Amino acid sequence: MSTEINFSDAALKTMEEKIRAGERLSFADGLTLFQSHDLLGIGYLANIVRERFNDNRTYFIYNRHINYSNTCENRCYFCAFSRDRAEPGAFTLSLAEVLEKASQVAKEPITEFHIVGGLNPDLPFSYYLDMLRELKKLYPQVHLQAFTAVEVDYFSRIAGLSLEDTLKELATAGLGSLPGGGAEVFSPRVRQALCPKKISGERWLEVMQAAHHLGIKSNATMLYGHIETPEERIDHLMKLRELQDKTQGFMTFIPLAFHPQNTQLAHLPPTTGFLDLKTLAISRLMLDNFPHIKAFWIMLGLKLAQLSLSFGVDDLDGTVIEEKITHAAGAQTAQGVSQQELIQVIEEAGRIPVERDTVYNLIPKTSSR
Ligand code: V47
Ligand code: SF4
Repeated sequence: MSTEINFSDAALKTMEEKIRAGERLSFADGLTLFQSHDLLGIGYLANIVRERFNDNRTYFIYNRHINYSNTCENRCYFCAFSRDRAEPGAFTLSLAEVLEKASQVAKEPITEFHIVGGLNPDLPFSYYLDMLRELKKLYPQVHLQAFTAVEVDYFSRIAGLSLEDTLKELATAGLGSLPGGGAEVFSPRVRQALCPKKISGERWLEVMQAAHHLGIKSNATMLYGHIETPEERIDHLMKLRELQDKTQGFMTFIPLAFHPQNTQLAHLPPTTGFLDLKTLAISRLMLDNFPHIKAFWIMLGLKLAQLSLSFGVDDLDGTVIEEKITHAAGAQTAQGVSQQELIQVIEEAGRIPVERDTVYNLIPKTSSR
């Protein structure tokens, strides 16, 4: 049984027919959605797709983020986390310090370490391989989701290896999957203006394609709410959809809300709740071949992330525990959240909380959880 809704934007009524018939939305449809002010209508449409993929379930993960270094050659203008090597505040964790961070949660039922950092010219490829090997040796049950496509491309250059061989070495050392960072917005105009030293959008997609061909799954992101146009957002989503058609290697898409504080774009306003919900919902509608859409609550706040469960989102990410990238850019959210709090937020929204591991295997409930 389907419920009737009165769209305030008539264009959405036509789109509803397409969506219910499982037809793919076009570039023009995506633009219509971004131009529409009928947020509830867009959310309603996104919810159809959300429930088709994930029914009433909302996923979360018991994870810990680890940032090994903020020294970075790229110095993207939107990044408040990175530093030059000799700048005050620059840090690089030794292997022992990474293991110390991991050991802080050794007694907790962690299923994932999420590890990313800057492009640090002082670290050899062996640093990353040793990190994976040691973590895997100590915590064989924990999935290592590590290194964005930008880092993987950098490793291949410093190691003098092909992308495939770099990824193979990482996987042999214990890499489980790749996080979705570094995608930003694929538009060359935006990259030239905001992150001129970063790999191109094409190269980011190439790294992901190579990983997927080796059986390494990944996530994908889009950094929105800065200088990008709606057209550039839709183009980004369509490029991801195209690659996913070929590889089926993406698990989750995560729109990342730009935080301007302490960046070179501090004059820009932060994103609004309206844009956040709209972007999540439109992502759900355009990415008809992505099984999951994640609201990273650290960037959105737990309250808006909870609301997003009615706007296409089926995953809230995790306990996180320590987060540096968004907090360097002024995020007011907590560093982490307890599993109980995540469950409560999900249940209150009328959804069924489901703990997952990184690759969406379900974690059975035990009395200790
Ligand atoms: O690549 C940098 C972004 C990303 C800012 O795969 C910023 O599950 C907002 O990718 N404001 C890293 N965002 C984080 C990331 C991520 C996070 C959570 C889950 C997953 C996943 C991936 O953060 C960077 C960049 O795109 N970023 N600066 C900023 N000022
Ligand atoms: Fe470096 Fe990533 Fe920050 Fe860009 S976003 S400066 S690549 S750490």
